Amino acid sequence: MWDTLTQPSDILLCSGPKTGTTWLKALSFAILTRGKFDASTSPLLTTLPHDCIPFLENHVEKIKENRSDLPLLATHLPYSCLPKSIIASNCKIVYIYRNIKDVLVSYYHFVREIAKLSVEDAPFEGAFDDFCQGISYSRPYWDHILEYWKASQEMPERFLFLKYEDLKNDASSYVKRLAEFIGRPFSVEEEKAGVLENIINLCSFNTLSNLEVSKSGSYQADENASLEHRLFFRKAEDGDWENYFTDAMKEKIDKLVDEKMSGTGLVLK
Ligand code: PAP
Repeated sequence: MWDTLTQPSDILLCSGPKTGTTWLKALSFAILTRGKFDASTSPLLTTLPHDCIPFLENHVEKIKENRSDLPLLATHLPYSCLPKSIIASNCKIVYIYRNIKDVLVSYYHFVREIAKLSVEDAPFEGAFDDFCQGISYSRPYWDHILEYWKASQEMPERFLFLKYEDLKNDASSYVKRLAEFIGRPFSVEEEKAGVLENIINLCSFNTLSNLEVSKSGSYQADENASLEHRLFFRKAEDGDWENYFTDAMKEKIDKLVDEKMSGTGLVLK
């Protein structure tokens, strides 16, 4: 089934949940469609980025029926669960990752809101304990990162690793790097004409979260789950974890992450 779904020319956008997927989808879509649309005509103004680029694991039928010219697919699957045909193909993989503590807070609110629970009914401490035990939608987050990281060490030409915080702090450098990697680098003329800047602005949290489409409507995540669009846009802050973690929690997760990352060459904040 997967063999016919994906092609070697595909670009796979991979990420753990709540690590910047919506943003990466928007940026990649805007970069590849910039010949067709500009910032005032982009489908991103009226369509949730998740509806512009399907998830491999959730939208098999949609991908089969409606394979567009756009060579973009996304997944939250861990690397070890990717279809063998994808691993064997030469397709490029962009992996976005994020400060683990901010991922935990983002995931906590997302799940809590889906379950329609208040903060009082679903205290953060429970989510913290689950996370530290590795209870998560798609593998413990550190394993998710490490599996992709190890594969990228073996096949560096196939991978681009992007850090959410780097994108936030220096969008132009990293969006340019993304565009080069996915085969549509910005020309000097385009940069002078403000095309890069327009794409960064179009895909910014400020722009996307304030669109009508982001404030209303629901996204069909899979056959059973319909999620309000607004759930994909919360605060997008670097360091929001500080509002939730006690000193003991910080110490525990830092120790855990240090242990997991030790010797891998990957440094996480
Ligand atoms: P998903 O796994 O459900 O697709 P994902 O997009 O990976 O979610 O992550 C959502 C986080 O990205 C949210 O973070 P927060 O909870 O800390 O606020 C969301 O606010 C943030 N986000 C969404 N769109 C953007 C964007 N355009 N720029 C930066 N951050 C964004």
